[in-house]
Amino acid sequence: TSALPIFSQEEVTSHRSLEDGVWVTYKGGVYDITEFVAMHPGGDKILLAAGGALEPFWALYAVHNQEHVLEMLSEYKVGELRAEDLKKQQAVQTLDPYSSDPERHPVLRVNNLKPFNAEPPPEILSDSFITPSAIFFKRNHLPVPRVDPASYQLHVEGLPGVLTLSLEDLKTRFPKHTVTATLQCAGNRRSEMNQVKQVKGLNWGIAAISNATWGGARLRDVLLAAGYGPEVAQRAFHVQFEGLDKDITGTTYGASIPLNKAVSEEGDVLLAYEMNGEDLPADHGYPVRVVVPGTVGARNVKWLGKIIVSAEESSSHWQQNDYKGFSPGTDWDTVDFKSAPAIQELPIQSAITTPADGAVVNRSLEEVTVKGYAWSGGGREVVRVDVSMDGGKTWQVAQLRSSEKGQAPEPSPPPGRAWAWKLWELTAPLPPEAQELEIVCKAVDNSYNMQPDTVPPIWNLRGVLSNAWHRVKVNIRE
Ligand code: HEM
Ligand code: MTE
Ligand code: MO
Repeated sequence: TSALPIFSQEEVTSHRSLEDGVWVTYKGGVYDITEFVAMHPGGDKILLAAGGALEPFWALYAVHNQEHVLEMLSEYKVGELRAEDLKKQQAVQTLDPYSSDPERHPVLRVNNLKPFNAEPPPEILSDSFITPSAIFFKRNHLPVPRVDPASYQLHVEGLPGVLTLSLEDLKTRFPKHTVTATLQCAGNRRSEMNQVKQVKGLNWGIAAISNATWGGARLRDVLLAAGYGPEVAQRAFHVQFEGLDKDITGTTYGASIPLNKAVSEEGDVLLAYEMNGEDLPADHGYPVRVVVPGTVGARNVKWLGKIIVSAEESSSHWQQNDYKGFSPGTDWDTVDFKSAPAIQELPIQSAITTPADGAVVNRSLEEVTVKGYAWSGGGREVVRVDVSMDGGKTWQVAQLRSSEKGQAPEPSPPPGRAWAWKLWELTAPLPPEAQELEIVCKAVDNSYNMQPDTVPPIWNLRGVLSNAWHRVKVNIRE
């Protein structure tokens, strides 16, 4: 509407004294207030804003949030601030780096707000085989980056051909594959380790795990398009991923996986742009994330910016100095992160989602239904879940389910590619004498891996890989 000239921030900044003139900016407008300074009701404090933006000062002195102040200001308008400078200004003014984080579902249990880390209530988690995206657990280390899909670029490095792909390229140049895969954070069930002895990390309950159907290009296909071949396999052993989320020093989230997992036809590693049939939500990596089925959540890099095929693992903090397992005897004074491998495939896991620990059931009901989930890493299939109502003295076998309740079972996955969890259920009579039940579950995978019975022997300072038999106590009301 206005034919006023456009000024750069540099030009505005050069006007910051009564001699050179006093210019300020407000919401993208440029104002020459040299004449006003002497008239300002608040005195010469006004010069503090000379050459820059009014917003941070007016945020301190709310007296300016009035119509007549804006009218007064409008008389001094001389131009507009260059759009890219306005953007920069706004980025600085939004002191909160988390201000562009998306909205979240109110049912989530928040372990940490900034960065956002939350899990669904367990009893809701096991209601669906495919976890609705809104309640899928969320684990962010940094602010959610807002990525423009039109200018998004994915860089592939370390192969004979250097490849840069737009989102459109990824969607059109490679066949779309869908994979139903469970993601689990290494810290799932950390709170049980905390009960044994304090660990460092977010106090996750049993729901830092969820299951979704992911759609995208196969990483294998993209690596082949960039010239991956047998000669690369001679020198490179890892595929590194870099996220677009950064800390204030510009360090991005990063991780890596073994090259053989990445290029294997049976590995099913995706560059996913869809989650449960829709675009990835902002919290889950929009527009593109890596999905590494069977592998710890931390390697499933969200907001993917770069892929590097390399002789080395990712040098990121999260690959080198975090997400590793140690002996219960290792403490923060003695830990040597170099001595342990980065977690990749996760061990066998199961937990009881309902009843909740401390729940009360009426004797008159005569029976209790126990529900939960079970999953194993590396594509190993859960073949059995044992449930005990008496703290582990006697056991019954639970019924396993690989589809939504009431729907026909999905066909079994090919051997070594059981990426999705199983939900399980058991209804058992209430023991006539007992006033309290200790319900326990433990799962078995097709390599006959089983869960350890208690936490202390697997306790570790970082509280990862917490997969002991899950126990809940239930009181019986007469
Ligand atoms: C008060 C205008 C910039 C600090 C006021 C008032 C006006 C005004 C109209 C009186 C409000 C009322 O009582 O209803 C402006 C305009 C500005 C400007 C048009 C920019 C062109 C600033 C800046 C600062 C500042 C940059 C601080 C660094 C104050 C203070 C008062 C005040 C402290 C309150 C004085 C008191 O309560 O006695 N300003 N102001 N102003 N202004 Fe500003
Ligand atoms: N990718 C990026 N870029 N930044 C992150 O903070 N967190 C990782 C992984 N990928 C993370 C990331 C961790 S530790 C986990 S457990 C999973 O994302 C969580 O994925 P979700 O939030 O989709 O559940
Ligand atoms: Mo994680």
